[in-house]
Amino acid sequence: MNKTDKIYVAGHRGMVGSAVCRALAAKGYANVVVRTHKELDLLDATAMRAFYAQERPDVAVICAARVGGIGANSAGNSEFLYENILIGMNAIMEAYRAGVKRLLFLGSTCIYPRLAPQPIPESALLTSPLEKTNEGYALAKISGLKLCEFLRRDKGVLYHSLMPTNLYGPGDNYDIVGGHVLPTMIRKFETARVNGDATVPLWGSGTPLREFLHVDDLAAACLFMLELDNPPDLVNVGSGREVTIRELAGKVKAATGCPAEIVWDATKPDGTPRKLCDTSLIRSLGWAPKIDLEEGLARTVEEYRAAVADGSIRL
Ligand code: GFB
Repeated sequence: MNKTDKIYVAGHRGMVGSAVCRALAAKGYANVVVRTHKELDLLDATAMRAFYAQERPDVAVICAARVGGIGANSAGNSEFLYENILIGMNAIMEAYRAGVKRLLFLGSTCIYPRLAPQPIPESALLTSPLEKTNEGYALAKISGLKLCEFLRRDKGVLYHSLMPTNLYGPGDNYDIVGGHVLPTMIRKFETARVNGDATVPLWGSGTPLREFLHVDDLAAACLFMLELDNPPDLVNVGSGREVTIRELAGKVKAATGCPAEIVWDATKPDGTPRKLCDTSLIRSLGWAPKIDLEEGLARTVEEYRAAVADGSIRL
């Protein structure tokens, strides 16, 4: 990828896409093309075809997706499958048809089997059944990464994929029902602190293990992959450090300074028991994360408070 390349970032208003745009700007990539959802519906293949034909980008970075935490995924597997399949197929296939030479597709480590070996290597893909709570999302992302792999192998374009672990950071979704665990915990503890509530309700048993990566680290990894001449088809990206949901709750409680007691709701799902990705491939290529969980959490709590104060929080 060259500094003069025209780069299309799909999903530039989301947490990942906006972080990628910040990282591109910071590194001097000034020729970035974006469209809002209102301007371009990625579910519409005809509209995507017209967009690519008009803009003819050199590079596309596909960050757009319907995303959500365990609550949104398990209640909406049909929408997560349908919308994410269409977004992936349209954004990738229409790019190929328009002559886009290079494309990076973003997925998630939930593409791997529920009981994959830990830490999860890229080779665990399609070796056993998926986690049911996010099966729709996982199937859509697997289809997208496979389309990139097939086009690269059969048609000679440089289309490749990056699978991040659980992300957090600026622009996250703080919806209590549909959000991911880390932003939801920040909102719950902050709300309890401000209201002086005695308890904070959290979901499941607290025993599942999760790995968290700050979205600015992911954005740096995206640029790192895009600057490689011959990247692998499929690459994991994570922090390499896992915590139990119970430990995470303790860290968010400390970061927010909330004295309330945690109450676990066992009627809510735990999801996959463990999801630590094996990051030896990306590390062997020369990339490593920079933001540890405590620092990232402190930053995110500050950003959450500022967003509440100025009314810009995403719910
Ligand atoms: O981030 P999360 O919602 O999704 O985390 P996944 C869920 C874990 O946190 C489960 C526990 O073990 C929940 O029981 N948890 C505890 C909570 N309290 C809460 C809470 O208040 N809200 C939420 N949301 N969880 C998602 C996938 O899986 O991970 C997506 O569904 C995607 O497809 C994403 O892959 C990265 O980590 O289970």
